[in-house]
Amino acid sequence: MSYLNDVLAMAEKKYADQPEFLQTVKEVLESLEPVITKNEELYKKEAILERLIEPDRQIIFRVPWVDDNGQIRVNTGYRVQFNSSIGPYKGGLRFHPSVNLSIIKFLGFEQTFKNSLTSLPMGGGKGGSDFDPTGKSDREVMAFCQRFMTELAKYIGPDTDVPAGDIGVGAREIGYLFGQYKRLRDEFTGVLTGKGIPYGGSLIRPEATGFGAVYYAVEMLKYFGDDIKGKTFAVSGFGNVAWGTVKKITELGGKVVTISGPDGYIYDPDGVSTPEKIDYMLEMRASCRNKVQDYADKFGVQFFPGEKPWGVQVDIVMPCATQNEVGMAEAEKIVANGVKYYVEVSNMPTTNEAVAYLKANGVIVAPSKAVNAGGVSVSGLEMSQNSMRYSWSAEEVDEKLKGIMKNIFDNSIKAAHEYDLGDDLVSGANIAGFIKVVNAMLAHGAC
Ligand code: 2IT
Repeated sequence: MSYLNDVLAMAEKKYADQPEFLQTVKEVLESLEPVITKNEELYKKEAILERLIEPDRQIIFRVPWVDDNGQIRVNTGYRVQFNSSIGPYKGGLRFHPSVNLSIIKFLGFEQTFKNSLTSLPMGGGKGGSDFDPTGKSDREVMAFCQRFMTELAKYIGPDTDVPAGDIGVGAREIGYLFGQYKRLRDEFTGVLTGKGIPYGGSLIRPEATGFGAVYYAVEMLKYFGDDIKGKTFAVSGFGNVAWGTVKKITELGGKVVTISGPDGYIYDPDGVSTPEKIDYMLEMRASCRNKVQDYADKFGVQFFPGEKPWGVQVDIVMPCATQNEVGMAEAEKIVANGVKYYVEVSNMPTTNEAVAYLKANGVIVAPSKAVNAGGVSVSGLEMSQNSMRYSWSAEEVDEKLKGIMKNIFDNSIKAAHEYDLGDDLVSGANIAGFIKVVNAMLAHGAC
């Protein structure tokens, strides 16, 4: 058996109870096959793959907090510090009832390669809790965030580990978390990103994931001799990432006809394209109702309860909701509709089987760890601004973001060509991200 297969077999046994983590390990390692084969002896002796899939540290803690009835509630908190070979651990916090160790590890593993691709000095980490913000009062969210940070503060710092938002964690939560860290440490530092503008946040951070995804799509379309103008898009989700994506697509002349929520999807034939409609997405998120049906009721468009938007005829599909939202059944619909480009925005939105099916049927697949890297890139820029005690204008940040996304696309396609993989953007991104991290690990010796 090859070194790669040995490690995969070991991982399958060891992490059998962590399906999401195992899914990304398989996806990434299998796509690295040409690089691993080329360096087999060295990587094996150095145990590079074993070290890469074992996080530096996994912290799990109890978060007891008091609800509005005076009842104590208990959630589980996580921070997985995955890899710090190219910079301090960096990655978001997710508050969602589905959160468990497998999900945080999958996100932390992906983050390591994503952060490497940005070309900024950031290692990989991820955290969160199974706390469900849906229907919680502002005071309850504050109580939870403060208690969560009381424990997390022991393990993070501006040069150690810098968390940010993810699903269920936006500017409000980051504000409460930052306030508690400052109170505990009596220190004003850039320990979190995604902060509000008055206390060290970066302009364009709320827009960055969605804008960056569209900048990547623009580069991709250009490469394939195509253009965004006049194209129709199916988008899923209606949170921060979907919002930025819809806003930028509209600005550049594309039309988004669907958005979705846990309750179903809406179809808007005129496009989610006026400022009123786009900003209503923010209102739906802020309401904590978690219902996209509100959009259909307000703007008089069709709502499809319990369904996902992948059966709709469009040119480009951009999943922006959560992991594994596209499996085989959905991929078959996407292929049957003649979709040409499938651009992943949410982290690992596609099962491995579905990615293989889309590629085999001629759909161009752009992987999330490259496409959504604009969010963490602007987080990296926020860290730089905090370190300099200075802030850049929105135009300056946006220009840097554009440059980073172009660089990510160029480096991915270059890596794919170098290893004779044609225009495979998925393998190209994995290889480009991997090589930088591994070279740093090799330089650091056995650690
Ligand atoms: O998945 C992600 O890249 C994020 N949730 C953002 C991480 C960050 O540190 O800004």
